[in-house]
Amino acid sequence: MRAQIDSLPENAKPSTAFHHAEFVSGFFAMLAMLAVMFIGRLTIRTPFVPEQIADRLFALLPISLIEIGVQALGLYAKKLAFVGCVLLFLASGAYSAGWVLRALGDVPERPVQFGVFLYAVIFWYVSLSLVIPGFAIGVFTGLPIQTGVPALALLVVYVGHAAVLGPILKWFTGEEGGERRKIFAGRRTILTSIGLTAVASFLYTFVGKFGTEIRRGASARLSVGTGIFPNLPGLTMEVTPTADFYHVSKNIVDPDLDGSKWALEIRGLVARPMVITYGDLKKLEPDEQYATLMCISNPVGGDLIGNARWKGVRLASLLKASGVQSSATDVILRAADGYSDSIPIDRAPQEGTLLCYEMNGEPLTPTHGLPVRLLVPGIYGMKNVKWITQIELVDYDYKGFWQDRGWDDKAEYLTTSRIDIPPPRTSLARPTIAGIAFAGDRQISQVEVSTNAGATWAQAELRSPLSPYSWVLWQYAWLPHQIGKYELQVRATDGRGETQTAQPADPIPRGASGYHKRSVRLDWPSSRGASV
Ligand SMILES: Nc1nc2c(c(=O)[nH]1)N[C@H]1C(S)=C(S)[C@@H](COP(=O)(O)O)O[C@H]1N2
Ligand SMILES: [Mo]
Repeated sequence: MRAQIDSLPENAKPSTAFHHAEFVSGFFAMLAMLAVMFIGRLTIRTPFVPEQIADRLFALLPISLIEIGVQALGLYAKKLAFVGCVLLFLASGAYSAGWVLRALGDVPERPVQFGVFLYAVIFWYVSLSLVIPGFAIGVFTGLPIQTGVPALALLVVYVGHAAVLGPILKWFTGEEGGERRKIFAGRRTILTSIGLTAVASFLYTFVGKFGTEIRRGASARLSVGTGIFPNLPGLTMEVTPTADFYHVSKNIVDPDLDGSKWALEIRGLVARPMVITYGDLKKLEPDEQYATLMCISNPVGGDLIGNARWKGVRLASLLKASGVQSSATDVILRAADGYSDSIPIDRAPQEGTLLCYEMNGEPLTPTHGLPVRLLVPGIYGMKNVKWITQIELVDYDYKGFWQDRGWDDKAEYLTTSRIDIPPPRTSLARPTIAGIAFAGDRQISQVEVSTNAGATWAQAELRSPLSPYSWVLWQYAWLPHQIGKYELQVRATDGRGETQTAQPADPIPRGASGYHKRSVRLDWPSSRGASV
């Protein structure tokens, strides 16, 4: 092959040789461009377009397809998509070089010409309008034209890429356009270059991942649905310490009952009315369950919510012992403070509906209902009656203390989610967005995050909850590409596939709804900013 080329006349350009040179030039010009872009990404946070495409793919592809990918490839699905996008860029650079060069009129020495500029601008426009979330410009999307450093930097990078093609080709083909350097000769060299780049990208990805894990240490590693879930400073603790657990009651001074004098009366539509003491209750078969409790007056993003481990006796077993009549439809719960409420009898058999005497391994504290309270998963705190003294079975819908004051009677938890971190101002280069999501007894199937005020949404990773009645911690690895102000939003979907409503509503009468939003100001990264 080489002998053949050498034997050709000086000025002749053998077409295959020229194509190889174009291909190789395009490949290296693209490699150089990606390197510049990557440095920009790390320093001034201009977008790294292949990364944005990978992100975009994940945002646009149907969830079922992503699930298949994630199931087959696990953690690596997204990283592979990223590597794939980088390779795609290199390939497109290699194959489009000829087109650009011919736009230059086959004269590699010419400076930046119209053709080159057009090529770069098209590339730029497509990147900005189709690929980069929250960055879309003009005609395709109707959104305002994005200006500023990131957009300009990208244009410079693209034009630079196109402009260096000519010189690179000239360099490869030699001053006279004749003999090419041997190293860039055959197809094998091109394939080797691509192969080496691929290997390097993979190494980078895998070494990066393992490095991160080793640093985190085995103890901090927690298993989640699709990824590693670190302990994030500022993220809500999965189990709320009793001392930090929110407290709500109608009282100015709460009851402070003595367990040894306490008794619970069961009456109404039962075959065997009875009175049980604290001692009797503790002798019955106990059950233990994690469950989240939230007050119906909790605003969106509020903190009248907590998750604890509850221990007690199943309401169902007490009702069974007392022989509930078939006509009973409602269970009234009355308390030592004069408070009362009711739950439908269908809720009684639910695993996790407990008459509790312990919270997080300790006897209930006076404020949380000492000696016994009801815990009924799926229904707002209001109906989780504390200081309980009497249970009455009735055949009508009993309206409790708060229903008399306008609050909902069914009071089933609305699906809700909250952003805990980052705080409103951060200088982390890669801030993790994380928080909680809760849907009562319906579980959480998906949490989505938006970093552009709801224009686009990305899936967060979920930590498997402690029980079907517990909140779910979620996180999203955010890779912002510029400093400035962002509006973060979160929305959760319950186990039945229903996404929480975007419609804002006040807590009264049915519980607050709407997405939790947070404006975050990103500053220039501090030296210890990169948290991988
Ligand atoms: N006896 C009694 N039980 C009560 C209340 C009350 O005022 N009295 N308040 C209810 C309300 S509105 C809520 S949100 C929860 C709060 O429980 P916590 O204080 O253990 O978090 O208790 C419920 N149980
Ligand atoms: Mo409440």
